[in-house]
Amino acid sequence: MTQKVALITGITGQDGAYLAEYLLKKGYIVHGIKRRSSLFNTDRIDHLYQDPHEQNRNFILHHGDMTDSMNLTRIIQEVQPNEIYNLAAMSHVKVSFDTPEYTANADGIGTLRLLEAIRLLGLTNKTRIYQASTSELYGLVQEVPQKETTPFYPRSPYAVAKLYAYWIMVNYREAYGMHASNGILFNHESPVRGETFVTRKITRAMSRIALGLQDQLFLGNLSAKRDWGHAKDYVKAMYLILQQDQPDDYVIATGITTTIRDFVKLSAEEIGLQITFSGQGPEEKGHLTNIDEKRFIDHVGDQYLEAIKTKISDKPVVAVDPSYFRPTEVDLLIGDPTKAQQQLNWTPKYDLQGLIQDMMQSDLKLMHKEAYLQNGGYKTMNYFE
Ligand code: NDP
Ligand code: GDR
Repeated sequence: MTQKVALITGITGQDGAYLAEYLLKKGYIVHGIKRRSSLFNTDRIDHLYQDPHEQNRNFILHHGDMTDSMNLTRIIQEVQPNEIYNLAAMSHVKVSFDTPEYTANADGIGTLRLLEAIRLLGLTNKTRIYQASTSELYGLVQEVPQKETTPFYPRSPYAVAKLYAYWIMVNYREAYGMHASNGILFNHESPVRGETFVTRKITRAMSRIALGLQDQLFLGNLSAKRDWGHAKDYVKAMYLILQQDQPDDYVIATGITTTIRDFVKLSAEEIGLQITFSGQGPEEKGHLTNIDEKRFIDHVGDQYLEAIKTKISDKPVVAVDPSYFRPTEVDLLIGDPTKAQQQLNWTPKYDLQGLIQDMMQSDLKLMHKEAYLQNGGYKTMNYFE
């Protein structure tokens, strides 16, 4: 049997890396589009990388950009993919308020560029395409929980760009009979989640606070609620969507929603720290109020215990910085994944606790490395946001 060929845009991102690994395990030849960058930007796919001098590679990278039609068309012509997964995007909601035009170009028109390339190259019957649609489309939610039929109400330039991408997929499916599908994915996280998304920001900060590398964590809206899953589970859904006989749109979610505040508490509890919140709005603070010493020693190490004890009822470890507030916020997201469960037979393996465990374990390891380097007199990054 000939090997299937997949093309992944956004291969250097969180989902691109997990999906590439998943498809390679399934025997695919995986091509990825990577932007030129002044630094190496391949941390997440380093373990998959194959030297270009090797023969018969099954993991191949191409330089490209979602804003460049000719480049995308040429790559698709060269690769002749059976499946395209369009994961590339300026994916940060808050940043999209600062770069709205670029976001529309890359996230909205970028999808059109891929669809047109497939059509103009005569690949309509050969190439199936998946679009990384998002729960941000629901924005100011019109129904709880949100499902495939819930009306959209986007609340950011990012979400509006993704709305265009969603509908152009549906239009090309209906107009040209293309196998074009949307996965409406709710938030999904992992140890390789971008450091400025709230979950990773929290798990990194909790690890750093435990090791004495940082005193305080500043966050924005603590009351927003998100339906968080694990990226490893969500890339399987992307694959399943493109294996269906008919193209369609699916909500991928866990059906459970949690506040940012509770995500902080749960991440801290994972390593034996109790954080108690008090106050309202911008004045809200989170204090370290108790330590489960055995848990802390097991997870962090006994040499850090005395230092963390001095932080009990000291200055707050979590505070609000209004500069992280968004001009328009999405307050509540909770998805109904029934259709995906029934039609794709998709069920996630990770629950929220499993996700937090995985992220905390990984960030603690990373921060132990930082502490080790600092103690050895080596320079480490400041990670200003
Ligand atoms: P990331 O931000 O981790 O990755 C985005 C990827 O897109 C990176 O590889 C990035 O490259 C690339 N990219 C950005 N702009 C361009 C461009 N102009 N041309 C080419 N490549 C570009 O996102 P995730 O992996 O978390 O998400 C994947 C997709 O799914 C995105 O489209 C996102 O909007 C969407 N989504 C994500 C959800 C989530 O919770 N994670 C939920 C729902 C949808 P570089 O590394 O160079 O920056
Ligand atoms: P989101 O993810 O906007 O849902 O988009 P993010 O983690 O950025 O925000 C989630 C919620 O947390 C609140 N928040 C903060 N957010 C950030 N980034 N930093 C903070 O300090 C902070 N404090 C509070 C936010 O206001 C928000 O309510 C993600 C992206 O992956 C999108 O690409 C994707 O489409 C959606 O998830 C589904």
